[in-house]
Parts: sequence; structure tokens; C-alpha cells
Amino acid sequence: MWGRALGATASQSRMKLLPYLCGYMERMRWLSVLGLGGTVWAQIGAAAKARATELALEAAEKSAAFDWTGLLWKLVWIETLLIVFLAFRLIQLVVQYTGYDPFARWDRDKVNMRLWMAVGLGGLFLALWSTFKYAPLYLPEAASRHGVLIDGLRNGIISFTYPAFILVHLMLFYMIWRYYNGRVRAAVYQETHHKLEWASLIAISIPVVAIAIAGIYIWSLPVHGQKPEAGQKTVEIEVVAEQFQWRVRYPGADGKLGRYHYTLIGGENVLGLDFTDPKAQDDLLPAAKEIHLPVNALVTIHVRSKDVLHSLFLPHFRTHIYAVPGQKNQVMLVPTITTKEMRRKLGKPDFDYELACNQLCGGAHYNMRMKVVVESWEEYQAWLAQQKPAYQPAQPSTLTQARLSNLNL
Ligand SMILES: [Cu+2]
Repeated sequence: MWGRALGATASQSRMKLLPYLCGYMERMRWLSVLGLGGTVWAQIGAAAKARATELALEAAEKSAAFDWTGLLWKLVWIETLLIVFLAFRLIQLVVQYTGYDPFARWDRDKVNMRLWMAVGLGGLFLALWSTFKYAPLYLPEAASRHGVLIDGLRNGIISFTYPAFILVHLMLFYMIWRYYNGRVRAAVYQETHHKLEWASLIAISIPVVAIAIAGIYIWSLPVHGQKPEAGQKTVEIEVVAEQFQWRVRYPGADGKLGRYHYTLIGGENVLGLDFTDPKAQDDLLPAAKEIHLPVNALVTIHVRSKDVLHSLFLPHFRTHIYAVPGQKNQVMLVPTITTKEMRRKLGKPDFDYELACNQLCGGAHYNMRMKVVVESWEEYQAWLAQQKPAYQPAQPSTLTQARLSNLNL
């Protein structure tokens, strides 16, 4: 009986669920035990583990003693695996030696079908429920001109993929219920219906091509697609990434960012500015860890990295570009909502826009956050007026001078 259950031959169409599972476990013993144990552990243990981590952190705060909670949870982990393995082994041995199969009367296909329905419909319900449950955690409305288009594209795509997602899954589960073995056995053979194939091909191609074209246009906007409108103010700033902070450079009165060269980086000259360039001498390097942007101006952000790959991510403005060592990148945006206005809209008086590093760039990656302040043009100018220029009369040092003359800049 055991052997036949393993074989899953055509003559044995009504296999028993449990012996079959046991046989499967027997063959794939360790893999299955690990997989099943892992799944069980992930489901039941995730919440408990979070709590354990909390406790461990609390304990670590109180004293730097050995992490007993952590060890305990590791033991529970191993024990869970052992219990799962032993339970299956036990059932398997009982079936093997007594020949008694407590589940002999089960209709395995029916059980499978019902399990599938439960898992499938349950999963579909959870997917729908979580969409609405976590909706308050979504980003607020886009605070940049191109961001509104990006959101529009996203919402447009979701408005027909979401109903399709639900429909396709309902159909899938209907098929499982309708055609489980024991009800309808034979499938109907259908010759290729060429007209139908062509019709479905075209029907699917149209939205896909439309999405692709809209995507190429909209997604390229932040990189090179934007021009200043008549009378619109333009601003250029530079954001430089390094392990583990952002540095921001604003142009001085001339409105232009000066030259830099990586070989000039050193000492006080953290951005490697070339102070023989007059445009660099009035550049501003604010000490405050925040970026100021004027509302409704076309802002060009020049992005570079001093060491490894970082990523400039401005989620509220739907703007994102990599900071690549040795490469000049730039991204453009028009902030449309000031910080004050957004705070009022969201009803959160302490809300702030944020710049984050979106690339795991090393141990203190989490440090790479910066407050972004969007304010009126006047407020922006007033803030700029308070910032100190990067160029100090003592600079460039003799060492920097020597480097400069070597470079023939
Ligand atoms: Cu980074």
C-alpha cells in the first residue's frame, strides 16, 4: 500500500493524502522538513520574533550581558524543525508497520481541492484587504509637476490590472473547483482558433504598447524632459553622496555652480571645488543637514558620489537617480507644494519631505537621510543669504595649489 501510494500510478487515482505526503517526505525528507518547518516558522514565528527582538533590545539596553533571549529563540527554531520532522516520521512508521491508514476513506482530490480553494480565496481576500488596510501608509499626493503624471500612469495601470487580477484568480479557483478529479475527467480538445488568437493578441498589445509609450515619455521627464516655462525661475544645486552623508552645494550670487575635480578633494575642500574658478568661490555649502528648494521653480539637481554607489531618492517628488562614482548625473523637478502647505493638507504639523539613500551603501546607510524644505522663492533667497560660501580666504592650501598646477586646469 505504501509503495503504491508512492508510485502515483494511473490505476491508483484515489491516493490517500497522508500516506502520499509521508511518502513524499520520505523521499525529500530533509528538504521538505526544512521547507515546511521554515514556512511554519515564518508564519507563526514572525510576530513572536519581532517581540523577541524588542525584548532583546530592551535587555541589551539594560545591560550588555549575553543575549539569552536570542539563544532561546534559536533553540525554539531548531526544536520546531525537529518536531515537524518527527511528527511526519511517526505517521509514516505507523502507516508502514500496521498497514492501518486512518485517512483511507478520504477523497484525496476533494481534500486537495478544498485546501486549494481555502488557500487561494483566503490569499485573494488578504490581498484585497491589505490593499485598503495599508492605504493610509501610501505616499501622499505627488509634490512635483512630473510626479502627478507618474501617479496618473500608475493609477491608470492599476485601474485595469486590479480588476483583471481579481477576475483571473476567481476564474482560476473556479477551474479548480469545477474540474477536480472525480467530477469532470476529460478535457475538451480545441483546435487553435486563429481569429481568436489574433484578436486577443491585438487586444492585449494595444494597452501594453500604450503603457510603454506613456512610460517612456513620463519616466524620462525627471531626467531630461523638462524645460522652464515662460517666467519660471530655475535653480541648480548639487547633491554629493559619500559614506554616510549627503552634502549639498548651492550656487552663489552668479547662479552658477563652479568647477570641481576629484583630485582636489581633501582637508577642508570636501567637494573638491576648484577655487581658481570664480564661479566656485561663491558657491554655498550650508552646514545644516537639509535641502532647501523653492516652490514652482525648475530645479536641476546634479548628483555625484565620492566613494560607492548611492541613490538620491525623493519619494514625495517621485524622483530618483543613482549617485555613481565617476559619473555626472542630473535630475530635474518642479516642486509644487511647499512643506507648510503639505503639512496642512495632511493634517500633520511635523511632516517633512525627505531625501533618502535608496542604495544599501554600507554599514551606516541609514544615516543618509535629509530633510527637504520646500518654501517660497523669497524664503529660499532669505535662507541662502544666511549661508556661508565654501571658499575661505585661506584656501586653496599650498598643497591644493600644487595639485592644481599639476592638472593644468
Ligand atoms: Cu548611500
